[in-house]
Amino acid sequence: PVEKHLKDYKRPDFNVETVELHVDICETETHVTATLGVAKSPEAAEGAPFLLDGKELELLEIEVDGRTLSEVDYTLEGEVLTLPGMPEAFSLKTKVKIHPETNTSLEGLYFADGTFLTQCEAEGFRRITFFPDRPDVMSSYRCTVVADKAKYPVLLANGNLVEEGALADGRHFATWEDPHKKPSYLFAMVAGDLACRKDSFTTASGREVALRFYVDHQDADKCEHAIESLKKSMAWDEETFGLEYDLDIYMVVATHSFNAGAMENKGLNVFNSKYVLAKPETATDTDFQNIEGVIGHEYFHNWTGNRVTLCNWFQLSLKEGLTVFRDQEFSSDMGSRAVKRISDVRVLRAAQFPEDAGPMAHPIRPESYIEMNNFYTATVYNKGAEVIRMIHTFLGPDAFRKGMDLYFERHDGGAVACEEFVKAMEDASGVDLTRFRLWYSQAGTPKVTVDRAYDAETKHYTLTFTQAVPDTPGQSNKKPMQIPVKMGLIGADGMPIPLTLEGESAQGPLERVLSFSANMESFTFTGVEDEPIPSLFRGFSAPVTKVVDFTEEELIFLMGNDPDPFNRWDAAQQLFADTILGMVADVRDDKKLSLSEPLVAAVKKTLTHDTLDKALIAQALTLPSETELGDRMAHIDVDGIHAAREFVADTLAEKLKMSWRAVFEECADDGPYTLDSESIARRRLKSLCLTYLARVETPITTFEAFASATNMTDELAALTVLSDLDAEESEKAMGLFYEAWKADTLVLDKWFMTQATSKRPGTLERVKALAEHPDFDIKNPNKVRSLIGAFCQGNPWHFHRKDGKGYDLLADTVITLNAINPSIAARMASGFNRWKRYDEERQGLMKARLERIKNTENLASGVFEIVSKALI
Ligand code: HT7
Ligand code: ZN
Repeated sequence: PVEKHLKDYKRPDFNVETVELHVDICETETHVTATLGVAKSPEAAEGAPFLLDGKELELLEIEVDGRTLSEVDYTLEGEVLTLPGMPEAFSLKTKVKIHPETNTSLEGLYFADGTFLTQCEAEGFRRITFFPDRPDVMSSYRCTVVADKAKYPVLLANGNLVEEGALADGRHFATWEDPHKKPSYLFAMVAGDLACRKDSFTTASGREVALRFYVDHQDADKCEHAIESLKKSMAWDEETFGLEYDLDIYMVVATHSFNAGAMENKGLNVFNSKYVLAKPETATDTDFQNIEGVIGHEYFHNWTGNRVTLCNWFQLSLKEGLTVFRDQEFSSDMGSRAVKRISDVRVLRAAQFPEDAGPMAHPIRPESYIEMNNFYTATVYNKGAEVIRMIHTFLGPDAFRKGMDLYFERHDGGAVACEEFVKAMEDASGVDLTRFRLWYSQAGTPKVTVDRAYDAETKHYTLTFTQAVPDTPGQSNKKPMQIPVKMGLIGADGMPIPLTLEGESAQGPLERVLSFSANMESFTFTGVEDEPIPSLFRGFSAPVTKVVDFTEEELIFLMGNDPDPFNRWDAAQQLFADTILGMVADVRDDKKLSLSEPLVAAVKKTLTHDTLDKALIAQALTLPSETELGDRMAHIDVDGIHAAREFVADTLAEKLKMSWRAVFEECADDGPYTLDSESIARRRLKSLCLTYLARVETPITTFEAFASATNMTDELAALTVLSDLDAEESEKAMGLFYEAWKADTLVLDKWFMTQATSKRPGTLERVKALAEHPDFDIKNPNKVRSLIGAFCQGNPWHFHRKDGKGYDLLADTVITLNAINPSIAARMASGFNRWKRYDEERQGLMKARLERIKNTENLASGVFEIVSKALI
């Protein structure tokens, strides 16, 4: 496999101005005729050939300006078609045969669940026709889709419908024209028998936009929330960034067979059905929130990604980091900002921090890749969003908005790099971001250690920050980053202290953002009457790990007094993590464990707090997962973590039994399901109480909660609790759930997932049996993620069994998927990425499985990249 490097990037020698596609779909083959209007770039090197990508295409015809080419006029080697000696401007016509009906990769044009559809990002367009398949080639598209009318009455492509009609033999056609130039990765087309839910949106300037949601007929009643979310997104982007939609129609197609979450194709989004379909009986509160977020995300791409696109794939974070930041802000404005921030940081710590510390660590703008699909990562997306958020923190909202305006003014219609975004921010604000740019080029999570010193005589309080950016593959001796530290100081009475820095004459504010950009830097505050407790990195102001020598007492103080809700939560998590990890050695030495009384009292105080947001209470009292705890250890002790965490949970359950029960009752509500923040918070706290109660009450109580649930949030919460119990009620509930929901594939995903993450003995054996279940389908990524993915990533105690059978399951799955869907195979293979962090025995077992995968015949380049980097 070939590695591509950012340093080798150069602009294309030929631009394709126009693309005319004719896609003739038949049951056993599809013919694609493409007519490209090509122009040589003025900067093209003398004699440069025209290079086109093509994958698994059978070339039937090729013409230049009406002249059929013979085999001496071009070369077709591997996946590159080379046309030498082309004129300044010409028309290239190719006709190819493809096989969507047997394409299980779910890239390019594929057939799934009765529908033909496309996925072109990153490099799928080359599976449809020969084309310079790179994002800096932008063209106008006209696409005609032809198919059987009875089987595929709906024919869609990007842009506006310009013509449609009947053809011979029961076939029909539709021609779509997209007035906006776009890169090939934003091309889309669909042919299927789908229900259409219609709505409309009137833009700020008074234009009416038709909204069309295409879904399976039986799902037509589950689109309401997604449609409302789209309308909210459209209004939010107008209000927040002054950005209006630019076509007369916005279409969304939902499919059950999709490699990712959704795709922002111009005017024709394709969505994984789990991010469209919802009604209270089948979807949880989290599902509803995810739908709002993903619908927003894809909509926001219309400006950040589509109108201004990328010049090459190394710049992916330019659109993804920025668009994640935008969708996070949107969701924060629609619900609770603090709760959203906590869940975003949870995702970052659970997915991105380990990535940054593993064999695939890369900067948000990677310098090289073998398989681009492997770089749709938590680093590019989530750390990318944190980088944008830090710019927002340094500049403030008004200057940030000016930067966005300038970015669009300069680059609308262009294909640019991350640098153009940073430059626009810098120029619009006057803030120098020179050092800040290191966030784009240096990988690794900086570790910031904070030392505290109080001088009672001078009333000076000094915070000394030290940063260390760890070595990552291919990068060492890194430079210090520019880190925003949003902070405050809290007095013993819980009141904030003014932050006057040494040298300042006027009294300072109660909260400020320090800019820390050296290896070591001290900040001294004056006029501090008594030793305060610092509240640092409020709202998680930078994607770093902070090390502060807080005592248990101080963490309990912060948990109860920090005015910043994020930091309250963070203090609680730190407290739990310190407590659990502190017990791991005792577990190993078979010592008796005990839980500190002040901690139990702090938990009780938070649980019974009468003014705190219930969602925040629930978040604060959710123990860090076994995976999160493992990440905090240099050498992960799977069994010790499990035992210590179970002990803490059991003890809290026992000691606060009455409180869990009382709060559970208080949160009960028989009214109709509503999706407001308060109701969501109430349901969340109720299910947390249930998880603790199940440890001390009879399984019958949990079963009753399951049986009496009137919405999926409560039903699944109870089922999840039951799934961990080694009791007959657990089996009974699983059976009832299956019978009730066997016709709904998305609900079945929850059924698979709940069983895959169960802590009960025998989970691996049940997962293997479920992989043979008639409702499981290895070709369906949602099913693979729900069963095998959830087991390997979300059930560390069972996955890391000492007999290596969990590892066998993952290796076997990767090898099977390698031949079916390489992109999903590569994702699954990354489940072994952390192998070096475990004990020697487990390391040996995982290494052997990685080697087995690496030695598989016909290994896809993406899987090769993951396993070979892991093995270095
Ligand atoms: N921009 C989209 C990325 C995507 C994707 C990437 C690789 C393989 C399949 C894919 N489907 C969608 C999604 C997004 O970030 O909005
Ligand atoms: Zn995106």
